[in-house]
Amino acid sequence: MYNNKYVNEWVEQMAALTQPDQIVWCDGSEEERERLTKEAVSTGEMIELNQDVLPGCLYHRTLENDVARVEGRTFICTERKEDAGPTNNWMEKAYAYAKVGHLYEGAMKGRTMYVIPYIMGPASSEFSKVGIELTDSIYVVLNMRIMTRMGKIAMDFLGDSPNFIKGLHAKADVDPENRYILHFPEDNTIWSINSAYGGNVLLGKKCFALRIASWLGLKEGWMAEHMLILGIEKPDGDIQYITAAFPSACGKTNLAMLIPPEKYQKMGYKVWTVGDDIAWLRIGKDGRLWAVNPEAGFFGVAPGTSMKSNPNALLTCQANTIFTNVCLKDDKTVWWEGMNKDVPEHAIDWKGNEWTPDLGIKAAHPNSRFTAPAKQCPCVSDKFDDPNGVPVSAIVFGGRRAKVAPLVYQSFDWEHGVFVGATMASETTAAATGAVGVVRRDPMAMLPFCGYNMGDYFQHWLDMGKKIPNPPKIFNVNWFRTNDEGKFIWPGFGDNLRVLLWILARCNGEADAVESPIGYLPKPEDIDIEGTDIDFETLKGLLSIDKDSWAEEVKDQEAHLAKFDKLPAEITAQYEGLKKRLGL
Ligand code: OXD
Ligand code: MN
Repeated sequence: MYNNKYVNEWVEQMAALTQPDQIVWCDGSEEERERLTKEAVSTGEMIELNQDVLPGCLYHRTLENDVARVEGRTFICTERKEDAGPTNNWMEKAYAYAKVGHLYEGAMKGRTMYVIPYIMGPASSEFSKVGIELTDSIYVVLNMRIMTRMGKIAMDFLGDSPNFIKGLHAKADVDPENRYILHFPEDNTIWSINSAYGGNVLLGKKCFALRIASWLGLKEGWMAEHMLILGIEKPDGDIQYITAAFPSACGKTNLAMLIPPEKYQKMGYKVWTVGDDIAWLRIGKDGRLWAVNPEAGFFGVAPGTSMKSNPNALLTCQANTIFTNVCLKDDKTVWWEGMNKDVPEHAIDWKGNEWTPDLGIKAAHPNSRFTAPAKQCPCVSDKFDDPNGVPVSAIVFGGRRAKVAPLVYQSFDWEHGVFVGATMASETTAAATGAVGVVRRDPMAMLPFCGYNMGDYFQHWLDMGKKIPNPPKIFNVNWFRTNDEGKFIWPGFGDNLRVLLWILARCNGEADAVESPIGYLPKPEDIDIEGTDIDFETLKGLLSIDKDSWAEEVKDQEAHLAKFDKLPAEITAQYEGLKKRLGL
């Protein structure tokens, strides 16, 4: 037990509700990690991997019905429906406590309740925030150890304050019919029950650092965003920072850990990773916007991660990593589709079944994950623990568009940038279920993660723009345009640095641009294509805007914007402005 009376009282209440056999207060020590690992391995909850090859690494499988976030069962529970807005699932607060409270009754009988104090943000930062997660899962404790600054450090940070986010997680029967991920932003509370899958149960991540934090940001004048943060170091040693928001399957983790093309490496360019998923943004004393990654680890999608696509991610997870739902090889190492060509001849698949390649089924679940400490990333930024974070020069939005969006463009100003983010779109891929090539709009990649009404969220963006004396410039990128044969035109991966350098040149007043109806486009000669297989004419094509596609695009944008009940007038005006500039 710690000596914060608010924490103790609440833990007592939740224990009375869930009735665990015992309560273990986590301190974050190495001894604790060893003890819990031993216990989880002895019960079969976790499997110890080959310690010669993957020291400190563990393996875990979740149930087949519990392999991803469940947006349909994720709710914002406020007193008034309009505070959640039409794009969130809503449950009336008192009703939610009563309904789901029943499911928690006695849910931890025969089990241990772990009390996990954790900090989101560096322990040295006045902007960081404390959460306490109560859980009956050792898997959750060991993951939270990696994903957050966890244990005594968090209680020291909290002191005797009542300001902490209360998270209650119980596996219960892992029953999908009674699975609920509830957020009570008015009460700083998160309830998660009947799941044991990461995104639903590592409550510091999406639940706190995005949904609850976005609400706190609205009240307190800052922003919690679904963004990576990276630094680009120029040969003279100067480093500038960019944040970027993309929907899933657009390579966010890859961009965050980008390796510069050889030519740029030789010149002395480096890319530094501050975060791969979440950014907390505040106005600094210098009038710029500053970004902190509240997390301490990466919860990355494994399939597709290879020495080609993202060597830094692969190198990060060679030690002290938890692998979930990947393929377990006979030598107790791991494998997944897209890792390399060394397909195992025999293995155990993510469901725990014998697997051979001829079965024609996936060995790793498409959403299988690695949980790895960020500090192990070869390109982790030395500002990772900086209490003030890093100053942001540019905000980048993007998506996967076969035709419409050019390789890159800059918004005219902040307000137009908010419109670009609000209409952000991506086409579905074969990786997800459902039709391929369907345009999905996911404003700022926050639709599933905003803890309040999206109309108020857009307004908050607009208001922040007015408050930031020296705001970042806002851009949109699209690495995914295809040619007539359906092949990607732009090489992507490390070569994306060439586009980021144009973005920084714009921020620094070092590059001209061409004004177009949709924003400022690069002059083709300002994007360096030397050393790629792109020729100048192809690059011009990548930067072109097709009027007919844009006529379709604005129609689709109109339908999208109609979904929000509190759309700020500025967004409507931006939409009308775009239509007019396109001559529509
Ligand atoms: C994630 C997500 O897992 O955005 O980061 O779904
Ligand atoms: Mn994410």
